[in-house]
Amino acid sequence: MKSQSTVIPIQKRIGIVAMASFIMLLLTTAEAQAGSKLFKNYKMLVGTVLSIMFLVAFFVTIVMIYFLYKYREGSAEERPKIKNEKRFEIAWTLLASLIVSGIFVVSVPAFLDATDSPAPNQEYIVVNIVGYQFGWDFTVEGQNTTTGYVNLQTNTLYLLNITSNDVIHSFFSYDLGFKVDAVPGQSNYFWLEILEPGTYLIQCAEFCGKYHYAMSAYIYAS
Ligand SMILES: [Cu+2]
Repeated sequence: MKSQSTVIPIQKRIGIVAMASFIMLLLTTAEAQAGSKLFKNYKMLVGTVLSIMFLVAFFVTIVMIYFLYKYREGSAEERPKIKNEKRFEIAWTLLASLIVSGIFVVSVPAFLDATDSPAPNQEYIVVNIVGYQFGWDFTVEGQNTTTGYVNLQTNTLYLLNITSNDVIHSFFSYDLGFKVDAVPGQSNYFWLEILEPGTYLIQCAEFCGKYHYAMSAYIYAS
């Protein structure tokens, strides 16, 4: 009978720990630097989805450990028999559907934003970007070409025109929230507006050869 009395406090404690972890996760994702609107969106999405994932994984692990103990081998007559519980089946089916639907609903605005073009009359500056084994060249409209870095202004609209002169690379910045493939003989375009001054790392995100790992560049935004 001793073990019965400890069950309720353990459940309460699990609840408190789960809630605390959930809130902490939300807080850590909320304080991230917002390099661009896209980054804000996807950071929010990744934060939300990860928080839900951790919460579910945590809950499932705790329940699993509890059941492993509860339905363990030996003196079976002392342990409750497993019954078909319709209520639970309906509850976890509904809950899972609600979680997935919720993720879909919060994702839609971010996806729409990602594919959004600026207003047709808005002024912009073209930045030609060429990837090669193993580096990046930048040419801002009317300026000299720079290698490995580019100086851009915040709150200015840029149209990135990305291509490659050898194999396929990928122009990726975690902090600015984009990843655009650089394909030889093809131009891929991307609208970029940086919100905060700073140094933004660009990495090649498509395995392209021996020094792929070193194929980085910087956007200096002022
Ligand atoms: Cu590359």
